[in-house]
Amino acid sequence: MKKALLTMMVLGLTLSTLAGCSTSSSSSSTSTAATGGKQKYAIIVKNTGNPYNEKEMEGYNKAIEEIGGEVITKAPDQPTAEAQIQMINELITQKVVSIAIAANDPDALQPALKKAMAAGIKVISLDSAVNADSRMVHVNQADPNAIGRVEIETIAKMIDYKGEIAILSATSQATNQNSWIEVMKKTLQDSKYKDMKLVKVAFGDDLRDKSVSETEALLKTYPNLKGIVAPSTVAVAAAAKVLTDKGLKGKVQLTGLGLPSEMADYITSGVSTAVHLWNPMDVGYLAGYTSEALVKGTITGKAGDKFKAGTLGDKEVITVGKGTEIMLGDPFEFNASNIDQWKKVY
Ligand code: RAM
Repeated sequence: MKKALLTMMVLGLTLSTLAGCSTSSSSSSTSTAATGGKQKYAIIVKNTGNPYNEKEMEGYNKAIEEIGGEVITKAPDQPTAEAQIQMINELITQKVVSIAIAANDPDALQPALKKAMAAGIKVISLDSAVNADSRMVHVNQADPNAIGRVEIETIAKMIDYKGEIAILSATSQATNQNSWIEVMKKTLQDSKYKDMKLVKVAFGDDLRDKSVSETEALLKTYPNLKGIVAPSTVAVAAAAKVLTDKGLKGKVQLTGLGLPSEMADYITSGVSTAVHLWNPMDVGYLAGYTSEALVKGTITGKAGDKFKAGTLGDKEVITVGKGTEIMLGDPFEFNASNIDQWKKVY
C-alpha cells in the first residue's frame, strides 16, 4: 500500500514536472501547464530525435515564456509533410493564435496553412521555409548565398581545390537544404573550382542511421571521393562517425553545418577541421518574438515592419524573392581555435 502511494506520488511529480516543461519531442506533445486563459503559441519542427530541433524549440519556449503565452510544441516522428499537415489541423482545432513551422516541404503544406490563416492564426516559417503564399513571414537563420558559398570554399581549401566531392543532405524536399545546395552548385561553376567535381547529392533524411548508410554508400560508389559537404547537423555528425570508424581521417575531408556540441570530438581529432552553423536556440527565440509581434499587430509581415525581438534586439522585415523574411545573422565557423568554448553553448 505504502509502495503504491509512493509510486503515485512519484508519478504525480513526474507528470507535473513534464507539464511545467513545455518542450517535448514526442509525436504530438502539448503543454498542459495551467494556462489561466493564456494565448496558445505553437511550433512544429521537422522531426524528433534531432538535437538541433530540440534547441530550436527551447529558444521558442523561452521567448513565449517571456511574453507570457502558453507553448505547444509538436514534432513528427518522420520528417514528412503529411505528418505536419495533421499537426496543423490539430492546432487549428486547438485555437492557437500562432503557428511557427520548420517545413518538410515548401508547397505541400499550403492548403493546411491557408486554412489556419483564414481562421485568424498568424503563420510563420522558420529554419526551412514554406512558399510565400503559405506564410506571413519567414525567419531565416542566415543568407542562403553566404551558406552555400562558405560550404564550397571550406571544402575546396580542405582538398586543395581538386577532386570529387559529394553532398550529404537532409530530405530531398527540405526547403533550406535545397536552397543551399542550389547556391553550392552555382558556386562550383566559378573557374576557381574548375578542378572539383560534384559527383552526387545524397539524402540522409535527417535520420542518423540513414545518414550513416548513405555515407557508406558514397564511399563505396566513389572510391576517389576527396570530400563530403553535409549541410545538415544530423548528416555531418553521422559522416564524421563513419570516417572516424573507417580510419579515413585525412583521406576524405568533411565539412558541413554542425552543432559544435556534436562535432567537437571530430574537430579535435581532425576528421573535420571546420564546420559552420548559427545558434538554433536563437532561430526559435526569434520565431517566438516574430509570432508575438504578428499576434499583437506590431507587424503584419510586410517589408519595412520593425519590432523588438527580446534579447536579440531590433529586427526588420525584408523582401526576399516573392516573400518577406527576418534574418538572424551570418553562418559562424567552428574550428580547433574555438570549438572548446562553443561546444558548451549549443
Ligand atoms: C538539420 C536540419 C535543420 C538545418 C540544420 C543545419 O538539423 O535539417 O533544418 O537547419 O540541419
